[in-house]
Amino acid sequence: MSAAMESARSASAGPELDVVVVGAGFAGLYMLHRLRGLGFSAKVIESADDVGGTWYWNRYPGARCDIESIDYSYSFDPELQREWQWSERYATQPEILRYLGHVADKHDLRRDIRFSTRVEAARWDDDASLWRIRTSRGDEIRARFYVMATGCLSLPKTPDVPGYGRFAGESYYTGRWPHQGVDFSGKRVAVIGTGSSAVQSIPIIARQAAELTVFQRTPNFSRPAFNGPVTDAKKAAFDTDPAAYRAAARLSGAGVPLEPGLVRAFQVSEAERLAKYEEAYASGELLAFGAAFADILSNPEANATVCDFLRGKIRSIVRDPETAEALSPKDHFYGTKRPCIDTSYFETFNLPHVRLVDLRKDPIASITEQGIDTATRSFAFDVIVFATGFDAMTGAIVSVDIAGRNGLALADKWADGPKTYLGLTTTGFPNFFAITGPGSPSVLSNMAVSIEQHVEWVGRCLADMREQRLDVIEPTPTAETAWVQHVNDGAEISLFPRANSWYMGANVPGKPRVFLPYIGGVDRYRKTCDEVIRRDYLGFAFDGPAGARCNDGVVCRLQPDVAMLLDALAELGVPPMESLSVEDARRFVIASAALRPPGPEVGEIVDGELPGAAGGLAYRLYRPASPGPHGIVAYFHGGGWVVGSADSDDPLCRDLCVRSGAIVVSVDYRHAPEARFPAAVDDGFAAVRWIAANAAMLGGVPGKLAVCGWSAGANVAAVVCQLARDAGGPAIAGQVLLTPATDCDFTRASYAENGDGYVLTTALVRWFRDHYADPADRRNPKASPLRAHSLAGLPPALIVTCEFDPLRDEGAAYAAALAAAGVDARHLPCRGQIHTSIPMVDVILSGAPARQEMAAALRRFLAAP
Ligand code: N01
Repeated sequence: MSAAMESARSASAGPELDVVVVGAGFAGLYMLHRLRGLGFSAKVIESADDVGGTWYWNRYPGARCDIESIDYSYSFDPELQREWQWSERYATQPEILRYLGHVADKHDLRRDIRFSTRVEAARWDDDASLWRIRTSRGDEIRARFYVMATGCLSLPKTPDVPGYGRFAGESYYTGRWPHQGVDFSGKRVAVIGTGSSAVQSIPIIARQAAELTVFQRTPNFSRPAFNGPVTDAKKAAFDTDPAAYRAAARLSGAGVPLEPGLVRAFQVSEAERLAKYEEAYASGELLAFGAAFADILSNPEANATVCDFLRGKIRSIVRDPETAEALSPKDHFYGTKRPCIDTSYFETFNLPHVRLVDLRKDPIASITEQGIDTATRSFAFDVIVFATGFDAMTGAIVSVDIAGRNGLALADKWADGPKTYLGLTTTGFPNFFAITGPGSPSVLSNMAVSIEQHVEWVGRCLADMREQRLDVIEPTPTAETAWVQHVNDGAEISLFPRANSWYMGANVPGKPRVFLPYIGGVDRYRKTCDEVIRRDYLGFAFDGPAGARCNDGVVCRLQPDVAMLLDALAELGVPPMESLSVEDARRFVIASAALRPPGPEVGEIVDGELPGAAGGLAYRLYRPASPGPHGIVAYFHGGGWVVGSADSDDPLCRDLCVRSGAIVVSVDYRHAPEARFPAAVDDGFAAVRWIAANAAMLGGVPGKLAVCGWSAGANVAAVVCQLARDAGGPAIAGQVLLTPATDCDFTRASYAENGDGYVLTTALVRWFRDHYADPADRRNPKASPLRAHSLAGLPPALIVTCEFDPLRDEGAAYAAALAAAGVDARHLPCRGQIHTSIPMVDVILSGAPARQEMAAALRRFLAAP
């Protein structure tokens, strides 16, 4: 056949393989095994000459895993689990490589792996619905599906050091270590970098070298691994019931069966906190500090307590105070750059032939032929070891020239940061999968668990497609955009984006700053991926002999912390409030309030009583720490006119006080069913009149009064504004209404869309309204302020609504009606929030921006002339 005929034949031919997988590490090996088991034809392309992936390349001295080997191993083969015994808690690189070789042999994987072959380009052929994959051998493979199993930390970054390449001595890269090893005996050695690779290799290199100089830009948090034989406790936990053990790992946050910290760091005494840290330190487990308390990775003050503790440990090990200081991380929160566990890392700096060069004080000017020149010194070396890291998570993927539909290059699509659906797939690149890709938990988890989950998901997807006679899959733009947003939402409520880490792409010059992994946890993530399948591949479009179909939609619509809260509540099995008696409902609210974080400290809290419409009303006053007088906010609590009290919204009142700099007076109006409509609003109005008249006595500025309320309390606040307008006073500078009840029309869409499953249910709203007002009264503007004859002349307003709230639409309607009436009204819709989430200070961190906006509005109202 002529070359032209051959090329025409191949252009029109179908796929020769079902799947091409790139990479023969942990992910690629299992992917191949799984595909074979499902009856797909598959080949793995691997640039190395053997299996192992990262464990093939990273042969530097001291390389070992830092998740315990029992956990960092496959679970798919029960026989393998039984027969393979790890010699240490944290196995060395040679042992892990032997393990992967054993897996490849046991399952006869090598015959479908093309070693010493690199994939150079992969192009989607839309006409033939397949990938054309060009390799370094000059051939082209046609495959229906293309899977990148290239690992998250596999493409070493080119060291961005001036003079790089000039050194005439030996240079080595931890991520590309020579197979024959390196003999450092009698040599003057430099190591650049103090990440995990350096922390592991430095103590071993120091044992051999005549001199070792470590060039450190950013000190890293590290602590002893206490490596040794697998502990009896771990062995017993695993051996007793391996299946249950693995199930617990899969349903954990990080893929390791570890009790998550449920208590916040400042909910315990300092002594208890330190005891917990000592325990975490002694455990030698990488994840122990992150799991010590619930808020370590989200609350700066909590995290600082870990940082202080670990810096103290460094000072206790390193004898020279200046070196100890230089080795102590100060510019990032614990865990926001990947921490390390080590064997004698800090002790190594006590050795007389080891020195540390702090590049923050004395930066590298240039690498020279003889060694390294810093700003102030010249060093001569025989060997330089670059432990300078990787172009993480996206580097290995976009280093292959991958082109999707219409020739779109993946590198271009991801130029501003990776965009994926589930971290697995990306729009415009049909039949393309990335194992542990950006936007999946991957590097924040035990990789073995994440890899198995991805591989199994991809296998299931391909099998389902085959069964349904579909041969093209692609995520929809809606699903992808929403997933990227969801990943970012998760990052935003953590401390991670504040560090210059490789998680953020900050280690590679020019790389966009985007938080690359998904922070939601492997448990939640797995459930999400399963839900996508259960909902008929929500967010994916398919094509094939069975026809084209698209199931567009968004799988995670709630803010990540709101979703976690709902899960936790579901687990508790709390009965619906509307099924309780009023007394039990009130007891329940009081008991729940006792469990929540208290909110920020304010200057002073004073409880008192003020005259209501029919007797005294309790109030609680929150005073800012700043010198007064201050503007005053009259606050009305939520609780459906039935439950709640002057202190039931305590954390929110504290938060508003601190953020707005105003006195907050939370007023306890009378409740239904004992005191039905219009008792609550009459009390509210009486209270505002009293506060206005007694502003100076309360420490406020007379005339500077705003109102605020949540839910039924926002209803009271809105009505009070109308009553004050109609009565000609008192003057109210502004109203902040958080998820207000403004009407009595249950036909609004939000009652149907959000009627169940988001804490405040439509049934509960009915229960509250039934207790509060007769049907005839509900249309009265004093019950439904939206129904006022006019809204003109009301104070400026901020109306906050939440996406998953039955009251959403009536709040939005009130904002629109106010604006239509000429009121300076702003509507703040909160994406992914529920009715009860914004007041949950220090629990729903994603609610903080709304709380900030509420406080800013109050500040503005009170500052207005
Ligand atoms: O790389 P890194 P790594 N001038 O990026 C410094 C996994 N891993 O290979 O922080 C001077 O962490 C850089 O300084 P800075 C693990 O997930 C796991 O050590 O950018 N210095 C940093 O100190 C790990 O996180 C194991 O200021 C320069 C270091 O080089 C990930 O792989 C073992 C520099 C790079 O640290 C990467 O670890 C090993 C420059 N121009 C790795 N450029 C296990 O235990 C960079 N640096 C399983």
